[in-house]
Amino acid sequence: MTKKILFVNAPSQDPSDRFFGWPTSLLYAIAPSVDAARNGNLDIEIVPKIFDPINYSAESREAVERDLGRIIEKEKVNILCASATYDSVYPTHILFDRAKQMNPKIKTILGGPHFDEVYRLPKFREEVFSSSLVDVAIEGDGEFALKSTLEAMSKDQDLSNLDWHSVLGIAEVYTPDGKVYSTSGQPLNLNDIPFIPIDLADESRHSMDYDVFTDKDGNILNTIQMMAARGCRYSCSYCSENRNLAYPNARSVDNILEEVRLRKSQGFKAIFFDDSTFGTYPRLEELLKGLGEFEIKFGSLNRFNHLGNQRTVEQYASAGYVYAYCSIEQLDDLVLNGIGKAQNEKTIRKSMELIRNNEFKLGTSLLFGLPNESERSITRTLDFTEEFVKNGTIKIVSQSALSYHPGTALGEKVVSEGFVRTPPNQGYPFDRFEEGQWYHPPYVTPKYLEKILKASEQKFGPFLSRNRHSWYAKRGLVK
Ligand code: B12
Ligand code: SF4
Repeated sequence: MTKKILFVNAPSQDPSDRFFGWPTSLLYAIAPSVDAARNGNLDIEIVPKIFDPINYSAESREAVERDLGRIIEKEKVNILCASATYDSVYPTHILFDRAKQMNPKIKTILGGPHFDEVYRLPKFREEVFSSSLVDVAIEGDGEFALKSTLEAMSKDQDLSNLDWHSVLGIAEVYTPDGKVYSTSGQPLNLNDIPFIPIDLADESRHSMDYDVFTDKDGNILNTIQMMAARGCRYSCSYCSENRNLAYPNARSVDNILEEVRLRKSQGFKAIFFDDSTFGTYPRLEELLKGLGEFEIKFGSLNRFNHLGNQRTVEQYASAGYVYAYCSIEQLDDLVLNGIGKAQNEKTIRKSMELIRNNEFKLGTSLLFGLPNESERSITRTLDFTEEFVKNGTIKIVSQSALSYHPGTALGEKVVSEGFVRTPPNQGYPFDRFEEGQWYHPPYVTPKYLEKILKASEQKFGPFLSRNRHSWYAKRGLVK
């Protein structure tokens, strides 16, 4: 009998308004499997929409579990397949538990950036794998490892019978009996992967997620996310996306433009590129020229040192690029050096001026709790940010409290021994900082953060991401 699969974008434990977006990690991971199922090459039936709750907090947890239960019952789900980002492994764990209580025969599959980061922690493995809540966990390139897993599940085959070395990508597949299977170890050819199946997501909700793209009357434009290249070439010590953890790999210009054409034909008016640093795309000039043909708006994550000269910035502008998200972290060379940021105050100042003169808008991230930070570095950072908020260049200021990520140089010493389920730092003022709920250096106390918060509220309050922010808050969907 054909098995039925429900895809789950596992919810964060953060109840506050923050960044929202399409469930891209999951959509990338499932793209080849969905394509195969739709073309009759994989005997799996797909529940028409991804289960994608907004958060999993004290207030919402009951409703999330109830909604999941209803779908499992109504759709007669046999396989639950979840992607975890940031702090959603624990909610996934609970949701898997609820599903198995309803039907012990349900199979569960886990992957995603959060899993990629924590799977090596001994305590985590003990908890998750020994509990039998996870039947298969996949670390790394999810695409073809997942497809092979589903092929095996659809035929009730044992995973040990598969020829894992012929499976494309760099991935490891874990099972509760302790067996680990490695795939070919060869980087994926990103041009061979089907475009993400966005129809499985809640299109009416997610197309409104980027309120930095608006028409002249201020209406939010339908926006979709894309990636030109994966991974990151930099090595910032606090970041789980650095080059030691995520290998760089790019799509061809033609392949990217083909997807842009498709998205435009589907009615999208803006595209946000999720590449960790869009400016490192190997054939950037050619790509920007191609994008310029579409007459839609673009934005991306980037770094100031890749927006550092007039010619480049003009090329972005003529491509239709209107928005960049670049991190200042702190405007202080000692701090920037201490985290291996590979850019300095001078670069940030120069690039900010260029951005302002070319009338792009900017979202920026400030990070507190860093090695070498001081009252001086914090004050200078807040003053500089205020200047560019006031002159209209900066539209979003996202303030984060350094949170130890287990896979990173800064985090590994601190969290390698513990797998922690619930956020230790809930409530004010932690909830006013991105990732504020988790683990910080000891001096990052409520008093310490409150001082920073009060100064930033006074200097650029309405532009703080947790104040300004999305239509989720406006519609009462989150705090
Ligand atoms: C798009 C994006 C978002 C979107 C969508 C998130 C989502 N759940 O899909 C939005 C805007 C909502 C978002 C929000 C946040 N994000 Co975000 N986001 C990204 C971004 C830019 C791209 C993700 C992506 O699509 N990557 C491309 C795919 C191909 O790679 P991937 O995600 O690693 O997925 C692969 C594998 O993990 C695996 N896989 C993924 N899912 C699954 C599922 C299964 C079943 C299997 C088998 C495999 C598998 O296969 C995939 C393909 O190979 C990344 C940075 C980056 N450039 O990757 C940050 C990133 C994932 N975000 C991050 C963070 C911290 C956040 C926020 C906390 C930010 C904030 N303060 O608000 C929130 C929290 C989100 C939440 N859980 O609620 C961190 C995550 C850290 C971590 N290790 O988990 C990242 C890595 C950025 C960073 N360096 O800080 N984010
Ligand atoms: S902070 Fe940005 S540039 Fe630095 S490693 Fe992370 S993704 Fe790369």
